[in-house]
Amino acid sequence: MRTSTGQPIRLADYRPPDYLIDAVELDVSLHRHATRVVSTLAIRPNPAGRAGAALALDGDELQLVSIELDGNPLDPAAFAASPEKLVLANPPQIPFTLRIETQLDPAGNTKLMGLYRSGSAYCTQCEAEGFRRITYFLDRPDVLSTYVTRLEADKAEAPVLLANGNLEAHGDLEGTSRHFAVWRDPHKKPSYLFALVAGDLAHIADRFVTASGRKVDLGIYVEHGRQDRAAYAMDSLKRSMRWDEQEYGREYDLDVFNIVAVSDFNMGAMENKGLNVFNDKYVLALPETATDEDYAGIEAVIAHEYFHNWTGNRITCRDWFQLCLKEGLTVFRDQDFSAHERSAPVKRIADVRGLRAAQFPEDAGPLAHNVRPEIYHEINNFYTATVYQKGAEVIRMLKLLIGAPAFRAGMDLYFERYDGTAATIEDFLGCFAETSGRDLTDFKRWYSQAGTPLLTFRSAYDEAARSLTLDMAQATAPTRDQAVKLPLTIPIALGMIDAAGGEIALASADANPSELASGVLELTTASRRVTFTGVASRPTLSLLRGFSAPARVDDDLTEADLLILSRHDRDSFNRWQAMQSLATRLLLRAAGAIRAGQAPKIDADFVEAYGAILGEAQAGRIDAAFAAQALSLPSEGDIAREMERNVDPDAIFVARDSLRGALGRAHAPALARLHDSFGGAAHFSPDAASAGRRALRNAALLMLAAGKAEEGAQRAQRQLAGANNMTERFAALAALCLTPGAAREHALEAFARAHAADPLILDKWFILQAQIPEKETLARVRALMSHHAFSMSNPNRVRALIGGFSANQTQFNRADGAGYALLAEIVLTLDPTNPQVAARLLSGLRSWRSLEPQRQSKAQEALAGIAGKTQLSADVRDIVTRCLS
Ligand code: B3K
Ligand code: ZN
Repeated sequence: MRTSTGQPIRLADYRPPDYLIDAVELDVSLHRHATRVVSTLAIRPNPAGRAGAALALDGDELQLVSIELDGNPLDPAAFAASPEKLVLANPPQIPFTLRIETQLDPAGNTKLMGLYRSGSAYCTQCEAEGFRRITYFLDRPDVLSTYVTRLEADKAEAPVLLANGNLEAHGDLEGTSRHFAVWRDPHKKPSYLFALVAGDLAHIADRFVTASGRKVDLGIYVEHGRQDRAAYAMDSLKRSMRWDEQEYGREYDLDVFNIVAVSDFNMGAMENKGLNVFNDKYVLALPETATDEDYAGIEAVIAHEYFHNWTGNRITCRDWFQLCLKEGLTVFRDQDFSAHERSAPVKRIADVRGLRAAQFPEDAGPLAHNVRPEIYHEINNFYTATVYQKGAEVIRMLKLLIGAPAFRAGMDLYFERYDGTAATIEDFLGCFAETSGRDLTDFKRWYSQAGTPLLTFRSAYDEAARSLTLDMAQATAPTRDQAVKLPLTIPIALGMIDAAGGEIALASADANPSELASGVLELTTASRRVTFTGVASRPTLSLLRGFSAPARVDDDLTEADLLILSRHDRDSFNRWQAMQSLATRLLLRAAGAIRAGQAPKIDADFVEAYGAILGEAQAGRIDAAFAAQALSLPSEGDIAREMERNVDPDAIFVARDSLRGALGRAHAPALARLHDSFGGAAHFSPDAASAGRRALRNAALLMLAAGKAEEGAQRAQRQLAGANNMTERFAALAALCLTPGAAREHALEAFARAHAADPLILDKWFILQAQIPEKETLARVRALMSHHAFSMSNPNRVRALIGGFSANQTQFNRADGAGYALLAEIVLTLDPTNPQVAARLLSGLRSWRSLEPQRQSKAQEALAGIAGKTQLSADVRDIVTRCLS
């Protein structure tokens, strides 16, 4: 196991490499336990490096077979080799060729980094530092090389041989059972984008003609028998390719684009040049196997990996501190694509929900870090919501601040200036400073300051002066390694509406005309006062429209204001936000009452507002997908986050459950009507409008079941039996799971029997059970760990059952600490075989300090138990140390 060296890597220590590798030839002869890799490297001293420096190539658990320099075996005195390094103390100071032979055991590689086996296929994962598990290399993103890859394998075992680039040659090896293929990638790339796949795979093929007429062969490779599940992924790919041409003028640049779906994968997918490798969860879908959410996920991830071809591959990162350069930007691009393909307001709501659920807690806890970190112990732990989602929000703000034309011109300049290079955040921002004529020095602080800013808004209406004074302030709480926080540049989109919902024109002597015209005020200092004039009557403020900045908000809106916004705001996001804010206030009060031993009070106005949305949805006056969002209450996690400290998940659960019950009872007839009238299209279509109708119907069913258990269960049974798609079937099963008893157990068993051959569907079944809010769930999870479909070596299974359990607010956070103990036990079991997944699971404990004291001490105990072990991977050691610091 690669244990921690204890030495952190720092951005401030960046030095260019001392040597460059212009060309790589790999000859890979595949065997399950003894794969031979011959790597021929064209190396030269880097003029920007240190002359005469030693050449230190990275390795990780490597076994060196032989090494030659310019065609001659290298004198053993001239090099030192260990599994982790290959060092030539005095390499030539002119261009030279190094030929390195290593031997690998793909079948024994459980870390799923480097070359490994998934099912019956060979595949690779090299980002961030997996290439060094294949051969010794300068395994860093600023070393760019062309690659020629020759693969050789048994014909029967691996009829398909794929690598990056275009296929140059293939054929049989006379007199043997083996064959070969040669792939050439003419585009220089860093080693983390290398990939190969070999196996007995089926595929579907298609063709894309780029704007300038290049014909591209598209292939999606899957397990035999799964071809019919790849059509939606192919469709998403073609739409993504067109969109990148239309929106950014970016065309694809090889003759081939292949995607391979594998079932053992540490994350979602990987953007290897010309050969994307995917977790099969983000490829495979049929109406009867995948939910609408799965379809949306496939579309987004296919687009994300494709968009990396320009933002990540053609222009890559100078070092791993710049990860957000490719990830934040590419998330921004995929979010924009999905918004374009679907409903933009609904997509925005979903993205903000995701940001608040994953990134806000990260930013508020011990794992908080900058969008561009400055120090790390283990880079794998920095593929985070902060780098990805907050990184995307920063780009979104940049576009809002400089305007769409300057943003597009800046992107064009970035592509032109940095194509074929490894760039930095400074390079990127420089392009936008140039095209917008704006100094972005202060804006750049978003990259170097962790923590979610809190925006405070206070307003005063002066009837006599017909004016409204708005005081805005920002503050960011100190984080672990940054005591002092400076003001950020925050775009605040806002509007004012009158009681009937009419938009009031913004007029003020304190704001720039451009701010008033766009409705986006800039807060660049700790506080700012703006007085709006010509306001005939007390208006309602609609603040942070479209969630124009990744901030928390403390405003002085009354509940009456929120009710007006929930009905009339022309900004859909804020209509949704108003309902969420109302519910959050109510639930916080209710949870407080429960903690104090009192009964929670349900606010009649809120119940009525909820009914109004049901009515509008029924009448078709609002979009169904939007209505489904507006009708779902803030999650238990949302409430916990708002509480900030002394969190008691049981009190939150009871508060939320009683509100759901009250809403379900009060609006049972309306919910039943929605459930009837939005139901059962004879023909399934995954498009956004159809998915929205199903989402609304299912939201209605779940709320009804919360209020009227019997009626809900009957409807759920009917839906379960009659549904022609997984979205409706699974929602029905979830509704049945709300009530303990034989009916639930029977439905769960029947579901498992019906989908026994389908691991991705069983993952849903694992998650659902892991999230049941009852004290028996812990025992159920333990029992499911012995289920024949569960496997500790498959990351999807582990994420479903164990990850699902750690998202179960009441049961993971049991007051007796048994939930934490189970997680700790699993993390320690998994760490030696797959440290990346183990570390990811452990980060489920990152918010432990916000809990009430008893749970805090139990969580601390679990963390300390892990920290006390001597044999921890660098990955887990890093997370546990930061969590406890
Ligand atoms: N770039 C990969 C993530 C690699 C994670 C390495 N631990 C997928 C993506 O963001 O597109
Ligand atoms: Zn990415």
